[in-house]
Parts: sequence; C-alpha cells; structure tokens
Amino acid sequence: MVFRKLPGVSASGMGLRLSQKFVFLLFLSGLVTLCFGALFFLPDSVRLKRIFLSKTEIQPVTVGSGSENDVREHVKRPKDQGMTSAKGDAGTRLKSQSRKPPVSYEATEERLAGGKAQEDLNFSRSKTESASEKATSSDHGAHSDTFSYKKFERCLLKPPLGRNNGKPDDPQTNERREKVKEMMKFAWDNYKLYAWGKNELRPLTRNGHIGNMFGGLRGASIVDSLDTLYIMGLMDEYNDAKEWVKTSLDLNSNGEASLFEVNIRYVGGLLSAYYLTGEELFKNKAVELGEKLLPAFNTPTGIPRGVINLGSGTSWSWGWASAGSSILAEFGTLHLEFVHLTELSSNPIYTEKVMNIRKLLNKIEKPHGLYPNFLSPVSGNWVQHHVSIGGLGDSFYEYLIKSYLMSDKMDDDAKKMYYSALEAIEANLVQKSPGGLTYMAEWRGGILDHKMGHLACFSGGMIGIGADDGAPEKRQHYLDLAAEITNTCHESYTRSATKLGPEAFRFDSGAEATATRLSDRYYILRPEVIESYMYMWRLTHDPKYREWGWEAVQALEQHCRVESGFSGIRDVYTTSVSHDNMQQSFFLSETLKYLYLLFSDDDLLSLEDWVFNTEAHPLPIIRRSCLQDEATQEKTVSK
Ligand code: DMJ
Repeated sequence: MVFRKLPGVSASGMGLRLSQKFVFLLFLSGLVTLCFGALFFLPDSVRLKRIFLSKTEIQPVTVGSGSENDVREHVKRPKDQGMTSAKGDAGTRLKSQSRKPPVSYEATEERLAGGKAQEDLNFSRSKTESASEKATSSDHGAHSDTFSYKKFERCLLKPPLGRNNGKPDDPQTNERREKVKEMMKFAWDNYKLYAWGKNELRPLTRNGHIGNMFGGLRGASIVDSLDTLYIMGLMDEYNDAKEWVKTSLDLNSNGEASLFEVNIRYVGGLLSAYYLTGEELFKNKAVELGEKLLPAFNTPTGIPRGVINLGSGTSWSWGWASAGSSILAEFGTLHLEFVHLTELSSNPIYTEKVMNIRKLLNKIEKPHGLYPNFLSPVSGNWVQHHVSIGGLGDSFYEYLIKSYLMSDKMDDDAKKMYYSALEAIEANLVQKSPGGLTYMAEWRGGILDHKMGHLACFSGGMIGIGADDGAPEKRQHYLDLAAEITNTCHESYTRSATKLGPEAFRFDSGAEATATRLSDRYYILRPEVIESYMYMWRLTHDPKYREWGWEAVQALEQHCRVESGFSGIRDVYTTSVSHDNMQQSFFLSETLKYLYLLFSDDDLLSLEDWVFNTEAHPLPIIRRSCLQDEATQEKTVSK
C-alpha cells in the first residue's frame, strides 16, 4: 500500500504505513496509561504525584513554626523525613481525596430512626451485670435519652469543687496553693493586657501569637483557661473568658488546623467548661466545633488525617509524616472528647468515628505487641516501626486507660488494649540505668534509643491511675513502676542548674537523666512531670510529691517569670537564662492546674468522678446505669 506524504511533514516522522502508525499509537497510549497508573503507586511525598493527582491526599502545612514550641512534640520528624518536603508541598496545596460534606444531624437522625446505631451504641446496662453481659466497646457513648445537666449532676459522687473548693487544712499547703493561684492570675492578666483574643502571649515583646496549629481559630489561651480560672475561683477572669467565647469565638474559620490540637484544647476546653458550669453556650460551641472536625475522617480506612481546613472540610496528612501517614498520638487522642460529644448531642457519629479507629488498632498486627507511631489512613498499615511513649505516641496510651475509666470501667476493649500495650512496653522499652533510674527508651525497628522525652514523663501518672485495675498480682508492681518513672523525671529536673527539666534526657554515653544535645536543653513550660506528681500525690499521699511540686513552683518563679508573663527557657543547664518569649496555652491549662490540684484536697475534681483529657481538661465519668435510673425516675414522676 502506498501512502501519500502529507505536505510539510518529514518522512522520518510520517513515512509509516497506516498499520504501523496504528501499532505505534497503540503502544504510545499504552505507555501513557501505564505511566499514569504508576503514579498511584508512588509514595505521597513524590512531587510528580502531587502535581498529577491533584485530588489525592496531600500534605501542605508548615510544621514546626506554629506554636513553635508545641508543634515540636507531636511533630518530631522521623530522621528520614525532612521539613523540605512539607515546605515544598505548600506551593502545590491540593485537596483531600474525599470531600464529602460533613455528616449532618439529619443523616444521623435517619440512622437513629432506623434504630441500628442506637442499638449498637446503647450502653445502658448496669454494672452488676455479668461480664459476658457487659457492654462491648461498641456500646459506649450513646444513650436513649437526651442529655440533661440535672441528671448528670445527680450522678456525680461528689460536688465538682469539693466540700470547700479543695482548700487544704494545712496552712503551708494552702499558702502554696494561693501562690499557684497568683501565678495563674499573673499569667492571665498579662495575656489579657497584651494578647487578648490571640492564641498565646509573647511575654517579652508583649504581643500576641497566632501560630498555625489552630487554623483560623483564636483565643486558645482563653478556651484553655476557662476551667482553670473557674476551679481557682478567679470569677472575674472566668466571666471575661466566658464573654469572649460568647461574643468572639468564631468557629467559621478557614485556616489549616491540627485536628489533634483543636480537639484537645478547644473541644476539650469547651466540654469541661460546660460540665463544670452548666452553661449551654459551651456545650453548643463544643458540638458545633466537633461537627467541623468530622470531614477529617473521610479516608478509606476512617483513620483521620492530621490537618483539616475547618471551613472547607478539606484535610491533609502532615507533610513531614512518612508517606502521608497519620500519627498515633493524634488519631489516638480523640476518644474521650468524641464520646462526650455524642453524649451531649445525642448524635452517635462521634462515637462511631472513634470506635472505628479503636477497632482497626485492635485488629492490626503489632510488632512485639507495640504500636508504631505512623499509620497510613489509606491502607491501614503501619508505615514505620518507630515506637515512643513520648512525642508521636504518648497520649494514645493515656486515652486507652482513660477511656476505660471514663466509661465507669465498662469499656473492656480499652482495658485489654491498655494492659497488653503496657506489657509490651515493659518488655521492650522500660529500662534501668546503671545508676538505678527506671526510664522508657524509644524503639526503632527493634533497636533501642536510650532517650526519654519530657513528654514521656506523663507516663508516671498514667501507670499510676491504671495500677488498681491491673491484674491483682500486678497492682503493686504498677504503682512501683509509676513511682520509679516519676522519680526519674524528678531527677531530670534536679540535675539541671535551673531545677527545670530538659525537653529530652538520655541514658547513654555516661549520661543519666541529662540532655546531651544542645537542641534538647530547652523547657517550654510543659506540664508532664508535674502532672505525674499530682497523680502520685493523689494515689499515695507521699509528701515528697508536694515538695517536688513546690520545687517546680520556685524554679518557674525564678527562671520563667518575666515582667509580663511566663516564658519558656532555652537551656535548663544555665541560670543566666535565655527566654523563648512564649507563654504556652498549656501552661495555663495544665501546668498551673496540676500544681493547684497538687496543693488542694482530693475532692477538688475527684478522680472518682473525673478523668482529665491530655490537655488537663476534666471530663466526667459516664455513669450510664445511674443516668438511666435518673431518667426512669424522672419519667415516673412526670406521669
Ligand atoms: C499538651 O498540649 C498536651 O499535654 C499534649 O498531649 C502534649 N503536649 C502538650 C504539653 O506539653
């Protein structure tokens, strides 16, 4: 067959037969399809993928610059992941694969009408039922009656503020408590004066800090402080805070927020404020905000992504997180707040979301029984075998035991998962230093890194509160372990010149509870060590914990108090301190609250009635059977 040459077209390109052209075109289109298909198999961090697959999950977000400080903890990058990719990604910000609208109440009502969710979630059985009849984990959080504050109050064993607002009889303890209250007032007054409505105070430059952890949300220090101000009886300050929430807390923001941080600080803060005061305003805001977090769960596995635009519902994984993964300490630290959102809204969706996370984690194979820090929200598989009780892992473990306690000890799955995780931690991570200090090392694919972060110091308190519900033969052992870890963390404070602890301390190359790297020497007003003192005091009443707390108060006053607030310091090993110019919102929410509780009687926010979320916001134990009885009684009376 002879083909006429097209004018102007060279023979080299077009001097082919039709059949040859056809085969060539076929080959070419096959190649293009193959290349395009291959994009799906590339790791999310590959730029090409982000350019071509504009609707897949992505990671923009600049990490580490937010509350410069706190982002660091959950955001510590694994060594193989640089910040560069996160920054590079910012220019090619793309949207989440699934952009379904947030789940609406109407949809939920439909489901409720169908009865299915309600059946699944009904958690109204009495504690006296046999173990086999006990509610399963899928039962938690929902109830057949709408929430009533009166019923809730009647089911508390003690008044939230105790007999006498927790005022201790002992004059010295009371003086110390008053000192902590003065510190809170000082921190608050300066925030109010220089940074009102911003997220945090910069005490040296006397201005506000916004950061990038909360999207467009503002007033993090206000929402984080509501309950602390209230329990301390700082009522003018509390009223100012409440008024601000009423008139200025705008939830219709558009920025990129950390799901975790918004949940623990804002949702947690609002929930606590509601449970303490009964002010509907806080409940409504908490539920409204909770609803805005739901689109982050629209992933193939239901494991939420770490970053969400609260306005559009678009969500991403952190750019620095290995292969678009989600972080254990982030998606594992939603349970307490979400169960309460269901409780208050009668909408089972929140509990469903966190129960789904729970189920996946329960089922998945765990290396040596341990939970690695990174999980793909797409495949549901672990992405790296890095395990830590400090940053990236920490509060996941905390929320297991607290879920069990908050369910009035009905959530058996949480209990089982917590104690088996603790066994794996003991078998693989707990170490004794040559000097006899017990510490939690980190684990990288079987290799131990003999380092403990300040963040990991919360574990003294966690193991302490869980001790009593462990196997009978283990109870004393757990309490001893909690005391040993708390002691090690105290050592990390006493071995520094300022008597404040570094961000991370090591147990190798001759080090014993001291930081060996310059970059680990800072202290940013973190609460974890004091948190463990508070729990250990409540559990043992050993006076040393109050003494250790007082040492911390003095050190904070001496080195962190500046003219206009409190500031973190860059090096705990020198007394000529350099301040970091940041008064963290968790200083008001956690550090000062735990100190105040340490010097108060045990009936101020009694552990019989309350669990603290990871930002120290108290949430009540859900006494399902009591609530049910109260509801039945109310019905009978009204007949
Ligand atoms: C707080 O925001 C919470 O305690 C969180 O779980 C860990 N980091 C800070 C305080 O250090």
